[in-house]
Amino acid sequence: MEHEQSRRLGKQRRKRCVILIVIVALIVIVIIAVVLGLTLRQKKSEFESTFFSRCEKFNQYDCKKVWDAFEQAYVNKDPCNVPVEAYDPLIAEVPFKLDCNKTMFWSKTKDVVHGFTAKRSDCFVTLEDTLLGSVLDGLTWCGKEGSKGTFTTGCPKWSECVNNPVRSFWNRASAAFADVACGDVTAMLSGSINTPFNPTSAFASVEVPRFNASRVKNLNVVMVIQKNNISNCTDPSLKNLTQTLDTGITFSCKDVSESRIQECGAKPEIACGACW
Ligand code: N1C
Repeated sequence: MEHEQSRRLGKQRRKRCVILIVIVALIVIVIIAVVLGLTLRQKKSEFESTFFSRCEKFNQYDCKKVWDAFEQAYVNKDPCNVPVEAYDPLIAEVPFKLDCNKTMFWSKTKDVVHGFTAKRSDCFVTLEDTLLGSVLDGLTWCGKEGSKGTFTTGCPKWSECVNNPVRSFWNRASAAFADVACGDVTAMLSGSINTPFNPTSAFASVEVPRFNASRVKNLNVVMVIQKNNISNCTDPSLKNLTQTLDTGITFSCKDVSESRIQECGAKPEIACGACW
């Protein structure tokens, strides 16, 4: 009898013990899920919040719509298989509208150009001064097959595969930006490198071939000259540029020191046309 009672008691205790273990396990699982969910969401939202805060500076757009059009280009896709056309819906959502004579292109002169246009938006507009260029400038992103997320690490490097989401974006956006260029177009090239007009650059391979003589009148190259410059407007690579240009577009080139560009940026009283 006593034996029977202690056996029942033991059984009950074991049962309680099992229930307790199951409850503790469940609590641990829930905590892990919450922590994982929060950390994963935080990573995603860092990129997303940069995108949104930059987008919101341009008042006239619905940033949620822009984000959705952007995401569909690469989310849930192999990050080495995002072609330039994947961004067509994004470009359609935010078409470039440009003032003629103010479009500014560049190659290997990013910092000088942006230092200048940030202060003289009355004179020139680069792709990074537009909504699409500005929200993604300097960022890295990609998707993964079977995931709804946007990743900022573990993305293919620029040279790893041609059809990566970042490269395809810049090629698509550059093409659209060049398509709407009109009137007198300006490009800042670098006198500090051997080949200022490099066929592998986006400027040479994507933008120049799309300048259309029915809209673009003249391309003016501003050759940025630093102290130890190796190239200038006489550089042979510029011959390839004139050969790539649509017939009917005239070409000019001017060597301008970096310090003069900075001076023009610092002095709004200098008229745009008098900078160089
Ligand atoms: O290859 P590039 O220059 O000649 O491209 C510059 C050219 C500009 O005129 C822009 O309109 O192409 C457009 N463009 C960008 O606007 C841009 N913003 C940021 C091309 N690339 C851009 N980036 C990044 O700079 C991009 O991720 C890539 O790595 C560089 C290309 O710069 P580059 O070789 O000096």
